[in-house]
Amino acid sequence: MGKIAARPFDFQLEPDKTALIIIDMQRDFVEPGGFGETLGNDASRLQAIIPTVARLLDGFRRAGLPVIHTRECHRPDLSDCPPAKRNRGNPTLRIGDAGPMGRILVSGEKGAGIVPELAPIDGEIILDKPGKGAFYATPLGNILAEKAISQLVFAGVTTEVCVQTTMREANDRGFDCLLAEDATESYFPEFKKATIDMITAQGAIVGWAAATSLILEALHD
Ligand code: C5J
Repeated sequence: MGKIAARPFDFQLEPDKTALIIIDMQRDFVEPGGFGETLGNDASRLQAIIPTVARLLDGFRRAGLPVIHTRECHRPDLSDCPPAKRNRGNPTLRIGDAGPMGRILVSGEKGAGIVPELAPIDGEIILDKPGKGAFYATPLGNILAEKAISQLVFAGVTTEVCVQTTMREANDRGFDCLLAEDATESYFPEFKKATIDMITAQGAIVGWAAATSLILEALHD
């Protein structure tokens, strides 16, 4: 029971110790016209995973297990957005600038919101994070400790940036991490593949990866 045929070897799911973390499924990353596209990316790759993330989310809801949604966003005065983050690259728009969906990655703006298909419901945790990792400058560690969670299932975007960073942070803090590999995506397919290869290498050095359908079967068997 609870055994998932994962990479690089079976993952033993213990539902009473497990939470789902959905990373940054925000309009600015996922929808056409958002921040992701202003960086020159094709957001349709990310949009395509919404139904799979929704199935995973529904499975966790039906199992009555904790769900945490993260949003990468900053205070309106940008006091939590260091120049080392804001001034990267050569985008047409930067964090805090006025974009088609409000100020880019600023809390409370339309673009910083979670896509409607995955909207959090009462009882689910919404965590605003200024960094790539969800543990940095947030209460996530305390929230998980209070709930006695030791296993985390991951979904969301982008695989190689905020998802991978949070998995590494979680692994360092002692959590067993399982990535739903068809419920995560990157603007760059080769980066997604490389990330999954990296995290599962060397005997799951960061964590495991498995298909959403297998995770759902284990949750409900
Ligand atoms: C990025 C994220 N890619 N959520 N954010 O800047 O991965």
